[in-house]
Parts: sequence; C-alpha cells; structure tokens
Amino acid sequence: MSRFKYSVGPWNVHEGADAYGPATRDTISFEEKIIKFKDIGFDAIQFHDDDAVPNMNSLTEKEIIEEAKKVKALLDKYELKAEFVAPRLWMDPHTVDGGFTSNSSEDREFAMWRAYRSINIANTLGCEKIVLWLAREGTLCYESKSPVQATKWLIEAINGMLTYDKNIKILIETKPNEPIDRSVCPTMGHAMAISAASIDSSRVGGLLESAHAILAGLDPASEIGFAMAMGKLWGVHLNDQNGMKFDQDKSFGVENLRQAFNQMKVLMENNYGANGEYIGLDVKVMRTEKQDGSYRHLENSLKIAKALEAKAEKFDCGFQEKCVAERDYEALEMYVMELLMNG
Ligand code: 3MF
Ligand code: MG
Repeated sequence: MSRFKYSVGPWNVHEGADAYGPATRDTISFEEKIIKFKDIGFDAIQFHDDDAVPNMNSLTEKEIIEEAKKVKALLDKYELKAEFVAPRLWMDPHTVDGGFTSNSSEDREFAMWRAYRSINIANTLGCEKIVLWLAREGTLCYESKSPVQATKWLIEAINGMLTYDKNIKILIETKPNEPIDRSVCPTMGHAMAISAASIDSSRVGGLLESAHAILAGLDPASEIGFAMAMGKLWGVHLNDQNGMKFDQDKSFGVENLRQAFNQMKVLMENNYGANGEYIGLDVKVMRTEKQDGSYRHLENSLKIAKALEAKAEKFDCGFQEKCVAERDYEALEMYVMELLMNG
C-alpha cells in the first residue's frame, strides 16, 4: 500500500508522433483512458483546459461549463478526482509568440481569457489547482523581448487569476527550455520569487517535473526540497531524462535510479501529500511501442515509484546519522548503493 495518491493526464497515453515522424498508434478515447487509469491504480486525472472541453475557443462561457459538467459526471462515474486544470497556451495561433508575455496585447488578452476559462473548468470539475506550464513564455530571438517586461507581465497575469477567483491556487510548472530557447521562469527558485512578488503568495506555488530540473542542470530532489522548504510544493511530475537534450518524459527511475530514490525520499521525509497533493507521473511510452503497450510506461513508473517508496521506508536513519557524525560519507554512499542494488 502506498502512502501517496497518484495522478496522470490524458496526454500521457498518446499516439507516438514526434517532431520527425507521424503517429505509430491509434487514438484512444478519453473515457477508455480513464477506465484504464483507474484500473492501473491512479486516483486523479490532470487536465489541460481543452482536454476537458475540446474546441473551447468557439464556445460561450456557459457552454464551456456545460461541457465541463459532462466530464465531471464521467469522473464521478469511475470514482476519480480532478487534480488540476492547465490552460494549453502553446497550440493556438494566438500564442505563437507566447501567451501572458506575448508582444501582442491581443494575444495576452486571449491568454487571460483561457486562464479564466480554465478556472471556471476547475471549479466545475471540483478542483482548486491551476497549473501554468509556461511553454512559450520566453524567447527564440533574445532581443525580441525584455526579460524585465516579460517577468512583470507574468506576475500581472498571475495577479489577474488570483483576483478573478478567491480560492484558486496557482502552481507554476517550471521548465528552462523547449519549445522556447530561454524561459522566463526556468526553475523553482524563479517560481518562488514570482510567488513572493504576487498579490497573494499563499496561493502561488510550484509543480516540479524531474525531467525539467535535469534540463536545467539541476537535481530534481533539490528542486523538490527547495519548494518544500517554502511550503509551496503542491504538485510533482515524476519521470526521467537522459541528460540535457530534448524533453524525454521517460518512465520514472529508468535513467538514474539513485536520483529517483532521492526524489521519493525527500517527498516522504517532508510529508508530501499531507494536504492532499498527488504524485503525478508525466511519462510517455516509447514511439516503438505497439498499440497494446500504450499504458506500459504508466504501469512501470507506478511500480518503480512504489518500489522506491519501500526502499526509502527501509532507509536506516540511525546508520546515516552515525556516518554523518563520523563524516564517513563513503560508507553512507555505499550503504545507499547496496540498499538500491539488493532486492
Ligand atoms: C511539458 C509538460 C506538460 C505539462 C502539462 C501540464 C504536456 O514538458 O510537462 O505536458 O506537464 O502541460 O502542466
Ligand atoms: Mg509536466
């Protein structure tokens, strides 16, 4: 039995297309996905605004809420919760140059329209969390944007959301690059500073994704620890990543088991989940996988997460303290390796 509740997004089961090649698997319907998610052992679903309400740009505010109610009924039917709603500000023609920090005022307005509609959808789905993955908030051409102005626009946008709804919580999902070159808000340190600069810091926190930290050259466990020290780690996307290249969203722990262990350990030691936070697994199956393997990365990630939870449970704190007191870090390191290597 795990101490954690786990969540997943519909995008984590996908058709296998990448930047250089077409789909390799067929599309699976939303309902079929969530039935399987439940079956695998997930407790909650993560949503982009248009995962919940497709084609939302052409719907009225009232129609958007009506559509979201149908999704809520589906979640209730399968006894699943909604964890968060994230405005998808990277697919639309209005966000070619970014959303909240676009150089076009019309596009910035569109981004706010989507953010407010995301809040309405979250309220309808019964969740209080809005995730901002700031995909295109940054530069491709450095001189095209002022880093000062962009940061101020981002804070203004967050203030707008905090004002629009008095209960909503905003989680900034930091990422240093991809699809843009240089992000306005690349790390947890940046997210915490933006929180502090907002009109209600108690409602602005962070979501750490392992792969995103690795892309920034940082250790995910340290990023988790930093946000937890501020009391502001309200979401995680555990996965793995082989070095500083394109975002891979590999199964949790498959590249660096010790690093994965330390993420689990820091979450457990600091009581992550005590306020209802979920462990999200933002993983993608390999392109080579056949149709009937569409969920294997999720099953594997969950299995690895739970196995690492058991390892962290077994961690001998007395021995650690002894090693620390004696400054015998070679012994401590070998102890960790043996813990991980021995069944
Ligand atoms: C990209 C991501 C995103 C976010 C998602 C929810 C598509 O690297 O991690 O997945 O997690 O948009 O915030
Ligand atoms: Mg993510």
